[in-house]
Amino acid sequence: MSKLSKKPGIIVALDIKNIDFALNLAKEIDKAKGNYALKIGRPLEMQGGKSIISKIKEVSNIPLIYDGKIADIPFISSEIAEIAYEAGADAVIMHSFVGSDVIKEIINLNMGDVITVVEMTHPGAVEYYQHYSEKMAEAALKLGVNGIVLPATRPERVKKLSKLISDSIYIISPGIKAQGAKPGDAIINGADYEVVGRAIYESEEPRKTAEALYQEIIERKRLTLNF
Ligand code: FNU
Repeated sequence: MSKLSKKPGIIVALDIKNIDFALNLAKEIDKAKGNYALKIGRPLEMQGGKSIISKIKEVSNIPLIYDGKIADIPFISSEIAEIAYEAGADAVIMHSFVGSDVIKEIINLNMGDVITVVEMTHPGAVEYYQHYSEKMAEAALKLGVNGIVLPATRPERVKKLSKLISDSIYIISPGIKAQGAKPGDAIINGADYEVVGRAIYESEEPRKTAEALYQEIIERKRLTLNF
């Protein structure tokens, strides 16, 4: 069973270099009304080391994702994932372009959710990445990952690629606000979670902003899909 439930929500990206600020934000999001998860990426990890994963886990009860975008040989990739899970991560994000042997190695650890990147959000992703997105979505289904990343910046791609996977795989979509997508763009096209970083942590009142975004997304989903 996956650690993240397949229901609409927001994953707050803690891309903050100040550890105290990150811890406070994690505490605030933990108390916010709605369905949330937290995501630690490389900038925060480079400031706090693996212990930042444990510290964030201590102050919050919501799922925690380590977004290391792991992309190395099977042995090294599974070492990185193991360190993140042991520190308290419920899920890790890895690249799928490295191949099925790496994905299998991390799944076989059986220590938490495995989320594979199927298509990235930035404009350059159409140059190379996009040519293999369909194949990578099919691999996610075949190998049995828990979740995949699809771009909220290209809702039509979320719609198309989400149809290639099964209902048991959750879809997380970054790209909201700072990268140009509107709240709800991904969720109304098949995603489960929208990932939001700057629009929340750079706002005056991050918890209120997160709650307002959550409401906006749920309302848009309800109006569009009769949910
Ligand atoms: P914000 N992220 C992304 N695009 O933006 N994991 C991807 O294709 C991807 C990601 C992450 O723009 C990015 O690393 F696979 O400030 C950052 O943590 O809202 C977050 O999603 C977006 O941050």
